[in-house]
Amino acid sequence: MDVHVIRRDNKHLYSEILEDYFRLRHQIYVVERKWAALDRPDKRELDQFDTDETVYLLGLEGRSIIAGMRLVPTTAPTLLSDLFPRLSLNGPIRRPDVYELSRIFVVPKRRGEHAGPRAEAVIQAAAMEYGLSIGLSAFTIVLESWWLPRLLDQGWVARPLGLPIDIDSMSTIAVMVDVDEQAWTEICIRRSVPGPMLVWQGLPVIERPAIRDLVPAA
Ligand code: COA
Ligand code: U4Y
Repeated sequence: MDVHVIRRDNKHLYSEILEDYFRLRHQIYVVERKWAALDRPDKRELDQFDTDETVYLLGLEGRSIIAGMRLVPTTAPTLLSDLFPRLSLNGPIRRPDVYELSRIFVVPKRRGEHAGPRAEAVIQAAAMEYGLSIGLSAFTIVLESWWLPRLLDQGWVARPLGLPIDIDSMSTIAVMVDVDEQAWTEICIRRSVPGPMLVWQGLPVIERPAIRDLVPAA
């Protein structure tokens, strides 16, 4: 699985895959998770945070989507600022060096893998790689509380921004996660991710010294 960076400047290269992606999101979030607020008559799951500013990381095997993650700059509206501000006791985070992560998924047939790098870990390592690559210092995440031990166990430093609240009967919390080389190397080592996973098709070559010089499995 390669993880492709898809954003405003190269999305024309991925128009069919993006169409599949929004239909898959409907299947996963509306049909499976029953997040009814996201239902739309066209059966594509897009919300107010899918804009030109949004960055998608899609784990692909050929043209098949295996996993996904969405990143939204906190200088634009986010889940935390616009939907769940109560989760952040000191007000919303709006910083050019902080992006909000959301809509992580792995397709059902690739969940719970044991051997090799798990798709779930690869997509999270790829998000950390992307954050390092564009010079971020942190991610904010609104997530169901069962994620917290998982984040810590993969070596990420996650600080709560407030107390958990129930949303749709699920305990939900907002956290800030450090983006740094250690967070990337830790998840790679602990989860057998072999190294940089991102494919930057159609995007300008950017310097990625932090990633290029690191060999996580060493
Ligand atoms: N509620 C509570 N715990 C959950 C959960 C849920 N909805 N989904 C996963 N977990 C926890 C459980 O501990 C689970 O172990 P279990 O099956 O023995 O209970 C463990 O995570 C592993 O989950 P699994 O789905 O087997 O594998 P994975 O780690 O490969 O993938 C996800 C995890 C979340 C990426 C995958 O389940 C998925 O894509 N789910 C649908 C989308 C989604 O819910 N995203 C997160 C929204 S907050
Ligand atoms: C929306 C209305 O999965 N409601 C919405 C909208 C809290 C609730 O948000 C609702 C979402 C994982 C949804 C649900 O009941 C992060 C993660 N976050 C969730 C998401 O949406 O992606 C939000 C928390 S769930 O119905 N809801 N959107 N209007 N537009 C995470 C990310 C990175 C990781 C690990 C986990 O490294």
